[in-house]
Amino acid sequence: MTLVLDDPHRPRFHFLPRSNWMNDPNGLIQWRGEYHLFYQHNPSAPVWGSIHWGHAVSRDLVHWTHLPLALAPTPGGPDADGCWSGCAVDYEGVPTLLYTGAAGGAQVQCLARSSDSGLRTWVKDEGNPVLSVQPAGTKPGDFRDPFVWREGELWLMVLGAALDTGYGAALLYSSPDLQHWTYLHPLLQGDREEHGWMWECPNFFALRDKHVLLFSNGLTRQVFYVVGRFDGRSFQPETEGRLSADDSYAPLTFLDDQGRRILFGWIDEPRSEAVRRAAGWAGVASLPRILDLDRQGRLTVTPVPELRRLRGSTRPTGELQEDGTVLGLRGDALELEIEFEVTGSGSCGVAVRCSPDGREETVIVYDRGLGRLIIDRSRSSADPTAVSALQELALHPLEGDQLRLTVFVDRSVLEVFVRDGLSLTSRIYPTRPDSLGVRILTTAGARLTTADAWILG
Ligand code: DQQ
Repeated sequence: MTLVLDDPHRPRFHFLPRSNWMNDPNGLIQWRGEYHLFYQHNPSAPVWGSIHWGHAVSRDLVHWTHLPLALAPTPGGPDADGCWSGCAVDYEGVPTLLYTGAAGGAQVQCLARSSDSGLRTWVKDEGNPVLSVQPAGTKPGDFRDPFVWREGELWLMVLGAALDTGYGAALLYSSPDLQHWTYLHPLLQGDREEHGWMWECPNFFALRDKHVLLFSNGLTRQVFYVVGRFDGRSFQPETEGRLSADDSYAPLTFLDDQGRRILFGWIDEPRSEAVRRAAGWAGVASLPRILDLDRQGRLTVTPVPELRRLRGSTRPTGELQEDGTVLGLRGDALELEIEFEVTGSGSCGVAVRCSPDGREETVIVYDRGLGRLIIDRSRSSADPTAVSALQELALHPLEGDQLRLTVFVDRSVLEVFVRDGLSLTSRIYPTRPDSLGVRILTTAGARLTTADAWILG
C-alpha cells in the first residue's frame, strides 16, 4: 500500500487511511485497553465503492496504528457488493461485528467474530445474513447500519430504514444471541421532510438519566439527535436538535472504559473526483468528541482531553500586531484556545490559513447581533473550484459576555468547538504554501481576553 504524503492538504493529526477512500467510522470499541476504529474503506481507489472495513488501533484515541483490513466483500456472498456500516459488541467475551451486507440491490445484516484478543482477524458467520427480511411498510433496499447494545437479558438493535410514508425510521429489534432477530416496532419514525426519507447510521444510548437517538439524513447530510426516556422497549422523545450540518456526517459512538460516550464522524472530501484520484486519498475521521447533555437537555460535544498530547511548543499570544496578526504564530497544524468578551452586537473571531498578502484566509467569526458562528470560506482558496460556501451555526445566548472558541487547524480540516458544546467542521484548500498566518478579529464591543496556541505534532 502506498502512503500518500506529498499532498499539502492531507491532514497530519486527524485519522485517515494510508491511501484511498474512507467514509463512515464503524465498529468503535475499546478492547483490553486498546481503542479500535474500523471504517468504510475502498482500498483500491479514492472514490466510494467496493466497501471494505479498514482497521486501526490506538491506546489514546489520538495516535493510531494502521492494521490489515478487517472485512472484505465475499464474492457471491450477502456482502458481495460491500461491507457497509455497523458496530462492534462484546458477546460473552467474543468481539463481534454486526454490519450491513450489500448485494444486488439488497441490504441485509451480517455478523463476524474475532478469536484473537488484538481483533486482527475476523471470521464471518456461516449463517449470514442473520437478518434479511424487512418489515411491512418499509422500502426495500434501504435497511442498514445496525447499532446493537445489551439491554437486560437480551440484545437490542436499531436499524436505519425508509418507510412507505416517505419518511425515515429507526427500527427496533431484539435477539437472545445476535443471530436470531425479532422485529419489535419503530423506536422512532420520521414525520417531516427535514429529517429525511431514510435514517442512516442510527445510534441509541443512555446518557446521564436520559436516552439519545442519533440519525443521519443522507440527502442533506445533516445529523439529528432526539433526547428522551426509554423503558427498555419504547422511547418517549423530550427534546431534539441538530448535531451537525457541516462537512461531518454519519457519526458513530461508543462507551469507553471511563464511561465516556465518545463520537467519531466522517469528514467528507469536497474535491472533484479527478483531484481526489490525483491526490490518492479522500475522507478523514473527525477528532474524537465526548457527548454530554446540558441543563436544557441539549446534546453537547467536547474534544477529548487526550488531544492535548499533540500540543508542542506553546506560543502565548501577548503580542498582537495592529492588524490582529499574532506575532510568530504560523502553521497549518494548530490548536487555538481563544476567549473574548463580547457586548452589544460586537463580532469577534479568528482568521486562519492567512497568506501574508491577505488574499487567502478563512474567517471564523461570532456575530453577537445574529447570534451565529460563521465560517466564511469565500477567500479560503485562490482556486476557483475549491469549496467556498459559508457555514453557520446558531449559538445559544452567551452566559455572561464570554465566548470561548477552541479551533483545530489541520491543513484542509478545520474543527471549531464553542465552550457550550457546539461545533462546526469544515474543509478548506488554500493554494499558497505561505497561507499559514493567524489573525484575531474584533469589532467595537468585542475584546480578546485570553489566547493560547499550540503547534500540533
Ligand atoms: N454509508 C454506508 C452506509 C451508510 C452510509 C455505505 C452513510 O451503510 O448508510 O458506505 O454514509
